Order: sequence, then structure tokens, then C-alpha cells
Amino acid sequence: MTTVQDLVDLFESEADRDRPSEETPDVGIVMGSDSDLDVMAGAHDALTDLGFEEVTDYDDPPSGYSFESWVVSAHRTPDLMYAYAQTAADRGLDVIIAGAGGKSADLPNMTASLAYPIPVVGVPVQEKSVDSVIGMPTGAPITAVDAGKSYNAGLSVAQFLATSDDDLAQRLRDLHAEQSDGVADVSRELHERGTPGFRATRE
Ligand code: RP5
Repeated sequence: MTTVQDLVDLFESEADRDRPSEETPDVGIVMGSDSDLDVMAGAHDALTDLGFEEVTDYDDPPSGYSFESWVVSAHRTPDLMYAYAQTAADRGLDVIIAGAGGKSADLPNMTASLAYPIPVVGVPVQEKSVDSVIGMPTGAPITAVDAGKSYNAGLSVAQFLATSDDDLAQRLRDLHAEQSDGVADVSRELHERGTPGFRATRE
């Protein structure tokens, strides 16, 4: 059984290790509950589409851009939230995606405060979570996407990293072009099949 203290100890020992940046995750993904994963998986998908790999063992890191995923609850495991966010910089994270649902979706905003100045992109997992994710006071910034739009959160963090990496910027352009072509494909299909025929292919 893993305890909260085990994870706090892990984050603190990773922070003390001072690993070179090639060996540490570039992006952290945290969510308030594993029940958020279906929505938050979009961040995984966007990063994977851009060639990032998920770190599942700190001692066996991928060679290129990477991200890590954890469940951290602001309300049920506040100590873990503190440890995660406050060690983020020393563990080599450049940017964090944080998602939570419910009306008290405090993980993104608290992570943004605790990890500052590391940028945090908040994902309201539900529509009713939007206000609590974005409602930060002056001087305590968070960047956020619309409810459920975790794929965009993944793209946003890659955009941050791409400001100093032309290759990653090109990967973003290529992915954008692929997605644009996807719209063109669908457009032609709708036009050529006609509405009933097109709808039949979607059933
Ligand atoms: C929030 O409470 C979590 O982010 C989740 O969206 C919601 C419900 O959590 P569970 O009761 O499903 O674990 O803090």
C-alpha cells in the first residue's frame, strides 16, 4: 500500500537528486481524482500526438520531451498537493497541467499559487468547475482552458516549450495542418455523400 507520505518522500527525494534536465519530466499532469482521467486523458493525447512520452519510472526516463501523471487531491491530500507543487521546479518540471471537477475545483488554482512561477494550465473537468479554476486574484495567475478541453491544455504547454525549440514549434505546425486537413476531409465527405448518407456513416 502506498501512503501519502511515501509520495511526499518521493517528490522530495527527486527534488534533492538534482537530476540533469534531460532526465526529468518537462510537463506535470495532476488531477484531483482518478474519476477525472477520462477528461484529463486529452492532455496525454495531445502531448503524445506531439511526440512526448510519459514517464512511469523516474529511473528510466525517455530520451525526448516527457510528461508525468499523478492524482493529487487538494482537499483529501493537501500535503501531497503542497509537496507536488513546491518540489516541481527542483524536479525539473517546466509547466504543469492541473485539472479538477466539482464546484470546489481548487487543485489547479492552489497548484498555480504553490508552484509559482512555474506556469499552470488549469482544466475545469466539469462546466460547474470553471469559476473556481479561473477565479484567481490579481498577482496569482493561472492560465486555463474551457471545461473539458484538456487536449488544448496539452497543446498550450507545448506552445510554451516551443518558444525556445524550433523543432517542437514545427511539430505543433504539422499537427495543426493535420487537424485542418481532417476538417477538409470531413467537409468533402459531407458534401459528396449528402446529409442522410453522411449521417448513416456516423451511426
Ligand atoms: C474533485 O472532486 C475531483 O477533481 C473530482 O472531479 C471530484 C470528484 O472526485 P471523486 O469523488 O470522483 O473522487 O476534487
